Amino acid sequence: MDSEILENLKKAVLEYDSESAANWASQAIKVGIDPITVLDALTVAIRDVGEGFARCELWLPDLIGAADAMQAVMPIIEDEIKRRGAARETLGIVVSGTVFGDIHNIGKDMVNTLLTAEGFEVHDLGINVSPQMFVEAVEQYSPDILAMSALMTMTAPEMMNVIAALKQKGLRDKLRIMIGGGAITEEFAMSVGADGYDPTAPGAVRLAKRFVGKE
Ligand code: B12
Repeated sequence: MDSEILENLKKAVLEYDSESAANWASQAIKVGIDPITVLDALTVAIRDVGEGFARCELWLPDLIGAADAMQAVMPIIEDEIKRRGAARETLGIVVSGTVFGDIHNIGKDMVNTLLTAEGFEVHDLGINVSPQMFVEAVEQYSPDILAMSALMTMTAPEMMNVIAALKQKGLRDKLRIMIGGGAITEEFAMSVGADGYDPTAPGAVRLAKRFVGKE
């Protein structure tokens, strides 16, 4: 029953049917499926679309259609995650954003949702965030953690610019930096001087908790 609902949800995303995707997500929540499991199913679906695009079997409108269906579902999952996580102590402050030149926000938003649910105060700078904007936010919020996301090999090197800008202002050592997104690997993270990387949103939360000594 659960797997049937999740299969229908994935099918709706793959058919770019936002309304049906939202209905299946609501159904999943109604029968008690863990919202993280629902997120995982959606991730599989949208990555399938990405692979089709990479093989030139699908085109930009397909990416847009699948992303729209995914975005229609996110508020339903976010509400359930928030509902399940009763008010908790604040674990720490996070500034988050997708780097300059990159407009992919779905993965970053998943990370932010889970961090918020776990008790972090998250300041989301959005997409296409310049090094200057990251620096200003760090000055404004004094975060424990800076979380950056990049989905493209072209935009991942922007992370180096952010870290260099923080160093220039003497801010680098005042926080921990975690990075992620489809274009990032562990080796890349180490080479740019980030403090941590994880390929998943739940992993980002574990990393963040470790950074603030709460794991
Ligand atoms: C949806 C999508 C789009 C949508 C984005 C909509 C949106 N609101 O985000 C649209 C249609 C707008 C789009 C546009 C483009 N896209 Co696009 N897109 C995708 C697609 C299919 C899915 C991305 C996604 O949401 N994945 C699902 C999420 C959940 O995964 P994720 O982001 O990786 O996040 C997870 C983890 O990485 C991690 N994570 C994420 N952030 C962080 C941060 C931290 C700190 C941590 C610890 C972890 C973490 O947690 C998440 C949950 O597990 C990917 C394919 C793919 N395989 O990813 C291509 C893809 C990223 N796109 C690609 C391209 C080329 C483009 C375009 C250039 C296409 C074009 N010709 O115009 C434009 C670029 C626009 C720009 N300047 O940014 C390429 C990039 C290739 C590359 N390696 O450089 C990909 C890989 C497709 C492909 N296979 O070729 N895209």
